[in-house]
This record gives sequence, C-alpha cells and structure tokens, in this order.
Amino acid sequence: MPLTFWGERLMSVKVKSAYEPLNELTVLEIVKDIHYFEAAAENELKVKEIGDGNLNLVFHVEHPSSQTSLIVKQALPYAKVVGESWPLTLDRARIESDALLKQSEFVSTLVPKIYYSDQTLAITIMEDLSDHVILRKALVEGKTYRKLAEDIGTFTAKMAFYTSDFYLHPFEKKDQVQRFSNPELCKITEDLVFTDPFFNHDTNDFPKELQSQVEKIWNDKELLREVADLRYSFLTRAEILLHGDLHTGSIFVKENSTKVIDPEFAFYGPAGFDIAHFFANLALNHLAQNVHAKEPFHRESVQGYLLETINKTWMTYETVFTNLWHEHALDPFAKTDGVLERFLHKTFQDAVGFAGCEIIRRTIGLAHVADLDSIEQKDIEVFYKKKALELGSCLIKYRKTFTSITELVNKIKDA
Ligand code: SR1
Ligand code: MG
Repeated sequence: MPLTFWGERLMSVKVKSAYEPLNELTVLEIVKDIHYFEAAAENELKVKEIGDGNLNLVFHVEHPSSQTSLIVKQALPYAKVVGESWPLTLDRARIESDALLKQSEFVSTLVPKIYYSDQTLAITIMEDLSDHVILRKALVEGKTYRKLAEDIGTFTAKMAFYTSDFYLHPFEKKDQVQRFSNPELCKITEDLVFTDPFFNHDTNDFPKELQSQVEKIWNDKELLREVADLRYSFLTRAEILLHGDLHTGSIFVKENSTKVIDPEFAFYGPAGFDIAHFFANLALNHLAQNVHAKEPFHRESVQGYLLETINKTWMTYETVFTNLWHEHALDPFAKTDGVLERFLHKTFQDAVGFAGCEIIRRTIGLAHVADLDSIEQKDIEVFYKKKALELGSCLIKYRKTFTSITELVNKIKDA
C-alpha cells in the first residue's frame, strides 16, 4: 500500500507491511524510518505512550537535547474504553488524517500539522502540542482562554461554509460526502448520543440516586419525539464536513492558541452539530463550577467567562459565515433576502437540541465528562447531574422556542 507523507521533507518509505499494535520500541523504528529527526538524534529519542482517550494509542516521541518532538497516534481495531469485545474500524485513522488535511486548507492555524500517515498501520504522525493543555482539564481547574471563542467560532464557521453546497460545486460536494463516509464512528454517536441514554440500555451508566430522573426521561414521549427528529437529522442531513466529536477534550489550548484535534468522527452531517457539542460541554462545566470554584468571586468570574464564550462563539460563527456567504456563495438563492438568515436560524435551533442530547448522554450514557464525575461528594454530584438532565431535556424539547444566543446563555446560567 502506498504511503503518504506531508511536511517539509516529502518522502515515501515503507515501514511495515501489515497492521500491528505499536509499542514504544516499534514506534521508535517507524520514527527512524521516516527520518523526521536528524540521524545523530535517533539514538537519543525518548518514547512514551500518553493516550488517555477512549479509542487510540498515542505516543510522544522526543529528542530532549534539541527539544524536537512529535506525536504518533495509532487506531486500535477495537474501542479501548470497552476492550476487544467492541471491534472498530481502522479506517478512522484515514478519516482523521483526511479531515486534518481538509481543515488545514481553511483553518490551518487551528489544527495540528500532519507529518506522515499510513493506512496499513492506521497511524498519523503529527505536530506535538504538549506545550498546550486539554481544554476540559484546564476548565475544570478554572482556567480561562481569551481567544477560545473567536477561534472555535471561526473554525466551525469556516469549515461549515467551505465544505457546504453553498460554496462547493455539487459534484465536488458529493465526492467529499463519499470520502468522509464514516459509518462505524457515526454508529457510535447514533447509539451513544441519540439512542441508548433515552432507553433502558445496558451501556448507560448513572448513580442509582438518579434512577427516577432517568425514568422520567425514558417516559417523556414529547422529549423522545424531539430526540427522534434530532437523531434523524444526524442520520440523513449531509450538510457540512463535521469534526464529529467537538467536545472540550478534543481541543488543546494555551494562552493565545487553540488547536482542534482528533477528528476521527468526521463525516458530512447537520450544520449545528459541532458547535452544539462545544456549547454542551461548556454548559456542563458551568454547572460543575458551582462545586469546583470554591471562592465566590472566582466562581462568578469563571462562570461569566463560560457564558461569554458561548455567546461570542456564536456571534463569531454568524459573522464569519455571513461574510463568507456574501463574498463566495455560489448558491443561486444566495442573494435572495432571508435565505442566509433562515439557514443560520435553523442551524442555531438544531444546535440547541443537539446540545441537549450531548448534555444528557454525558450525564447518564456510556462516556461521561470529568467536569461532573470529578465532584467528590456523592450527593452534590447527583444534585448537579439532575440539573444537567433538566437542562438537557429543556434544550431538546423547547429548542424551537430559542430565537437568540442570549436566550440560550440565560437558560444555561439559570440551570
Ligand atoms: C466508545 S467511544 C465513546 C466516546 O468517546 C468519543 O470521544 C466520542 O465522544 C464517543 O461517543
Ligand atoms: Mg477523541
């Protein structure tokens, strides 16, 4: 199988002829084969497995004395979070490197650089971002980042516009839909976000103290009808190339820098989905700050920052998308009054509903968030999880009554 290499030193090398899970020794062999580091540095390389996500192996490779480093990410043929009983396609490594390449066309400063990718081994070798921290961890610690809203608003708006039918020729758009067909990873979202939490399913995970709140969700027919609509949108509306998993664990930050990582769930889906996941995870952190931020002044300031980030992200999204539309839209109705506004309005109301689903699944589904799970005192954890379920249900059921970002921000503030 031909290998692909991106970066300053273009080359084609064959590192392994068949898939095998890597370890610290085999990672070293591969890194040496691609000659990323100077030959003299190769005997001094240090390798460490640092993956703490649900699905993949992640190796950090460093040459300490020259302070050069890179990341080797390898997809495992199963979901690490569950084990070998949950097989999972290796094609997600191709999706991830293709999505990173596509994102680097439009938002190059907001994604890691790729140096090399190999479909046989299901690896992507990329820029080391260890001078950044994972946003979720930083937010739990009460840290704030000034550029975050503008960066995520820009990322989501540019990716939405440039990969949509408003910009692309219909043949190109349909080619891209095929290239990013990602059925197995979409199925995870269909099940874990849009199905299992709304039924008595064995993947769900919640404290017994939440049983009656959870049953209320399972029995709320009005809620279930709305979830069914949102789920159907996710299944059928191939509008834009989504990151597909844009929670705060998929974002690296440092002062004045934001990098969106891990687009292995990328696929063509409904435009409101990514921004919804960002909002939902900020909303969960906002709830959790009632516990994590002990000092009232600090709590008020961190929660204010989270709400302002949601507000500013949407305002940036609207502005960036609108400017691109006026400059570059090829759609025959682009200049018809109200067409853009209607698209943005629909995207926003969808986002409110998708955010509700994400909030509920992160509270009672298989994959939780540290923001709420790290609350040490059980009764307090349960109290805020109940609040999360109420907020999520309200966003899903009443999403069509939300007409502005201020209304969403106020709802999260009052949760
Ligand atoms: C089995 S994967 C569980 C979750 O981790 C990923 O980051 C996605 O959010 C997925 O739903
Ligand atoms: Mg991930």
